[in-house]
Amino acid sequence: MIDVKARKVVALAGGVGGAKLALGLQLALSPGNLTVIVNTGDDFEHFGLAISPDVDTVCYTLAGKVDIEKGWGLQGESWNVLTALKALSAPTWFQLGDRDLATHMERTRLLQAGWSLSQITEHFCRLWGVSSHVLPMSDQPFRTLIRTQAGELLAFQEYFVREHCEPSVAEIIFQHAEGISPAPQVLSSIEAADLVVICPSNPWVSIDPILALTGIVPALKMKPVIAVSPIIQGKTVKGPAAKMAQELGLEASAAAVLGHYTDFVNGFIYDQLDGDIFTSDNYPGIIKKTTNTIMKNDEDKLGLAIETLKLGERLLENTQNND
Ligand code: FO1
Repeated sequence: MIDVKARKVVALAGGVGGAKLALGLQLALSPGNLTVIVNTGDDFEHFGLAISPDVDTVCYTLAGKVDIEKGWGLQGESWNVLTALKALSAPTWFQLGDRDLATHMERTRLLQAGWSLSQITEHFCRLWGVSSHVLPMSDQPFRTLIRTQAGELLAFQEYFVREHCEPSVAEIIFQHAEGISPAPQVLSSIEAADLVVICPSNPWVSIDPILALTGIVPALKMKPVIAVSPIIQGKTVKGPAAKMAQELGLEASAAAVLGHYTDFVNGFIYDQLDGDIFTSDNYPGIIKKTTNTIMKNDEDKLGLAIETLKLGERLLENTQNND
């Protein structure tokens, strides 16, 4: 039997929850065998700087630099610039730490010099000693907008950070999404993977932008794919996925998450606290597994990654038996 460490795995991820499982997978696999494709629908410009929050959250986490408490930003950060901006009555709702600002400044400078977001991310990851490959989902601008039930149109970070996810969501809009291509290496990394893992990120605003890109869903249909539910007992550990589901008229449950991915997943992991929510009639072709999906520390992250890889081995055996 092949050593699971030797498997090539592609993970699709958004921010904090996705980054945690990505770290677990990085710990479980041989160096270089993990590729993380990251949502860029949350990207925006602030103070003229190009900010890629989910890409940075994944890179900082894989580099062991992330602020563990917040799940984003850098450990041991200082806030001198933000404090000075506040004194100037500048908008400070989006917290940019001093050292994090250096990332955004250098990314902006390199973009202006003609580098792509993928090239910049690879360059930063090399400097930060990240052994995995981190690919922004696209090098073309893709913006997630939220139309609120009050009729307002908000950029994603305005909804998420400035408004604390409080407005009720009427519609999620992917601006200019049609015809946007995945970044170089995104499709080829899926083609080369033994297994694809959809991290426990928000399906509607973190994973759907990746799935909306040309060629992604057809590429996933060719591979064993496991999704991990971010919804546990009708709630999320962090972020608005459960609240959003209800506002969009969906059920806030792990079953609704599986229903969302049913066209292309072969395996599904949901939390042990949800017990037996599926009967044998629900999605019979998809292998379901319960385990602890709450990732409080690195042991939990590694544990969930190992359970995911073990389910991956079952899916791979099934594929070989059907060949
Ligand atoms: N999240 C917050 O809740 N408040 C912030 O002020 C904030 C600032 C921030 C700065 C840089 C960065 O890379 C991420 C940041 N995040 C912040 C996280 C981010 O808004 C979200 O985690 C994602 O966009 C949702 O996946």
